[in-house]
Amino acid sequence: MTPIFIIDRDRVERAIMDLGAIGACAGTGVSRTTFSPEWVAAQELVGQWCRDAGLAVRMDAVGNLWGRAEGSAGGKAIATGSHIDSQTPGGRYDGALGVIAGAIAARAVLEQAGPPKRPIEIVSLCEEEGSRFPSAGFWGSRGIIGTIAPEDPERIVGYDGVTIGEAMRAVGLDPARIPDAARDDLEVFLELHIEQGPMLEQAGTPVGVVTGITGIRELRVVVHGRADHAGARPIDLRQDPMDAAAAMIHAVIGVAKEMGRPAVTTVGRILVEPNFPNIVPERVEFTIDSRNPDPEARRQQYARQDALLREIAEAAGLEMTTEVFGALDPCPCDPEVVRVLEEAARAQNVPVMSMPSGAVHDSQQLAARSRIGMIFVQSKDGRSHTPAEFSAVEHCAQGIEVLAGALYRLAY
Ligand code: HGY
Ligand code: MN
Ligand code: MN
Repeated sequence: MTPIFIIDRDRVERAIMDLGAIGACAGTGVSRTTFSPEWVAAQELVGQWCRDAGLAVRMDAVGNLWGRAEGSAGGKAIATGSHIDSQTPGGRYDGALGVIAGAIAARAVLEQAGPPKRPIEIVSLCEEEGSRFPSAGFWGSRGIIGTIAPEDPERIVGYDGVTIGEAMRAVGLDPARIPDAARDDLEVFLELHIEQGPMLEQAGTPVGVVTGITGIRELRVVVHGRADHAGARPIDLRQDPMDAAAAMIHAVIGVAKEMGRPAVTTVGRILVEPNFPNIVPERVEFTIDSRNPDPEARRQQYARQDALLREIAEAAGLEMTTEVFGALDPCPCDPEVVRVLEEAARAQNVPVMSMPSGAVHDSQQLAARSRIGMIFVQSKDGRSHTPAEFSAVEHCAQGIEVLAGALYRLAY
């Protein structure tokens, strides 16, 4: 008979608080950037949890921490996990909960059902957010699917001016060995994650089973103007990149507003040079994070936004440069894995609803090498990427029960 897995609520809460204490900031916030001392301490804690669960622990060449239970029948592994790095500041749950869930679910399944037939692996991935190295989002999962270019370690520079290669060496990793992190022996990757939006709460449902993940493009735009005196230079005789950037920002967000849900566009970062109140800026740089889960609508969204950027730059007579620093196609979850998650939820008596993901996830990268499925846990007030992020321990534990049920069904 298929066992039912009851997850200890206290263990879940303790793990959230213990991991959240590493890099704690702003009360309930967390700031834990990849390859920082906090990141090292967090990976050590996850390693301890994996050892407590009876797993063999290793760090791969790119910085992901793995815990593995061998399977009596061998074959490809059933893996689960998420990322350990956070936004700056982020909350205690984004990414972290999926790593906690993997360790706790694996321990529950191994304790209750004994050794699996297929290998089970837990993974704590690095630099999903790109919060230290903006062009290195999904570093850990890209290492696993082998899409990190040989020049990336020395080419990619963090917000602190350090290359990702230097940061790796500082924690004892050799960038030349990155290709060793590639895996072709993962059968399924399951990722539990907080929803990060309001839909589950609005529906009064603790847990979601994800049907597919949105597509994203991250663009860096630089508008070049000319620095002048803020008082003496007449308003009609300026080359003001701020005026053009403001129009561009309004226009690209306007495209998503006009298209409506599920299209979204965010300008979350803006840099002004020289950034003084009484100087017309020389240069304005900003980012555009633009997402749509529908491939055709997404293509149109970007085409309209690109056309508006060009039109506004031309009308202003200013030079504009753009650079894509991140892009991911929309990604459906594997229908068979979705079915297994739904069956596990039913058997575990956890109410679930099917839903898309508006956030992007490591699963999207790992879909290149394995069948993927995702479990969402309700987010209080739909908040995420802020210290205000919170999920009730009851909902977290219910999500982990679904994960444990799915691990059992896939690995035993
Ligand atoms: O931005 C995202 O969707 C993810 O949280 N990094
Ligand atoms: Mn995030
Ligand atoms: Mn995340």
